[in-house]
Amino acid sequence: MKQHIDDLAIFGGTPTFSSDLHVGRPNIGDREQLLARINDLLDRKWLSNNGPYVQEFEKRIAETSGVKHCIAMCNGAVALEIAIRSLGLSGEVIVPSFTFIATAHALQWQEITPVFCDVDRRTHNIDPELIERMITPRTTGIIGVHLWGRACDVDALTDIAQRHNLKLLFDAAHAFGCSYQGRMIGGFGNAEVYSFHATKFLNTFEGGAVVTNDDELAARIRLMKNFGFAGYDDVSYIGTNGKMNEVSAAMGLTSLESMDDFIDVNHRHYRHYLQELSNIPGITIQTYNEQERCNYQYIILEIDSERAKVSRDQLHKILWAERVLARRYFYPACHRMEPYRSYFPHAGLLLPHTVTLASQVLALPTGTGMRPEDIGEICRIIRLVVANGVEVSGRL
Ligand code: T4K
Repeated sequence: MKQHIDDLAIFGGTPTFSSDLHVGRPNIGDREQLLARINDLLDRKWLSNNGPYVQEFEKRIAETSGVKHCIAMCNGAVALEIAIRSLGLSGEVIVPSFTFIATAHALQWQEITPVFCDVDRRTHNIDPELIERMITPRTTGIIGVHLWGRACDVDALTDIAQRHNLKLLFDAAHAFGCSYQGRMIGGFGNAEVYSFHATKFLNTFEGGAVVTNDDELAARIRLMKNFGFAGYDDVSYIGTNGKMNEVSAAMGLTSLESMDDFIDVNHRHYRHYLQELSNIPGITIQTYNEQERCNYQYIILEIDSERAKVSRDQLHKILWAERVLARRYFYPACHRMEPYRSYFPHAGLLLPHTVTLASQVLALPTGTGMRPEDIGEICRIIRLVVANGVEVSGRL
């Protein structure tokens, strides 16, 4: 256990952990069950193109989300692109900049301009109060991101979209298994998009899905993700290849069987972090509303360098030296990444909360690969660093 700052690995001590602790370490469900499914699909010789596992997976995801349609895809980014295209978005679309770059790229990839809107300082989600002043005659839609699995202000966004006749899409990449005012995320707006990437609490190796209650939209998305094929020899629409394969769906089905266990573990880890990291000056852990359904897959700290006497980037460096590979999600914010940085060099002037959060947020490891004692050690390191903040940052 580290007692003094000289014990920190960054100052020459031994790293606390003998192997790396990652953010985004995949949860693996019942391995035997997965391998049995893979054997089955090999025997069946049906590997992709709307196979039985994909169909079953879509059914299960739609049921869990309480929506009529789920269209499984090869990843969340392509699912976003297809959702955007299927909704006929064009011109400008209002999005937060404090998100993973895929949200903005899915628009720009189709030559639609992402108009970056600031987030609420407290919730980290797009601030509805700021949206209306960003609407122009070219605006066709809004994309809300349920960041860290915490729902956007869905009611306010729905109201704005309706009053201005805009499409409303949700990037729910973080939010499978979460609820908003007691209703499962998945059925809000025109459509919502999940990611089932390896780093998500429920994964299909790579994967994503669009979920919607709109029959017509669902039919269009099904065509679009399969080159536009309406029948064997009949292409009725412009499309691409966004299909999920059977191995991914086998992983997804197996993961779904362990979903409650994954959430229980994440919840326990979250409460452990919360307990150990409260009352540290300058350190705030983002909380989840326990009245809602949550997947607790992200442990998010905000480090206020004035009060902690150490900056987010210094703490990040110290943790990496201890082999705790914390991540600066989402830094830089989208408007500071190319091509947006060049297109809109002054965007940050309208994004004060985004700019602050991008410099203060740090994601810590969680998931089924973490042991409670690892979390205890990580918290001890953070407490030691903050208790000696002035000296630590002076020596870095
Ligand atoms: N919208 C939002 C809001 C998103 O957050 C994302 C993705 C998307 C859309 C797009 O969905 P996808 O097209 O990805 O389905 C990671 C994930 O790749 C990405 O899915 C995720 N968000 C983002 C938040 O995190 P990176 O660039 O941080 O990945 P990387 O390679 O640095 O890995 C992250 C951590 O996970 C590392 O600590 C290593 C660990 N890891 C990763 C993989 C793949 C493992 O331990 N094992 C693994 O197999 O983006």
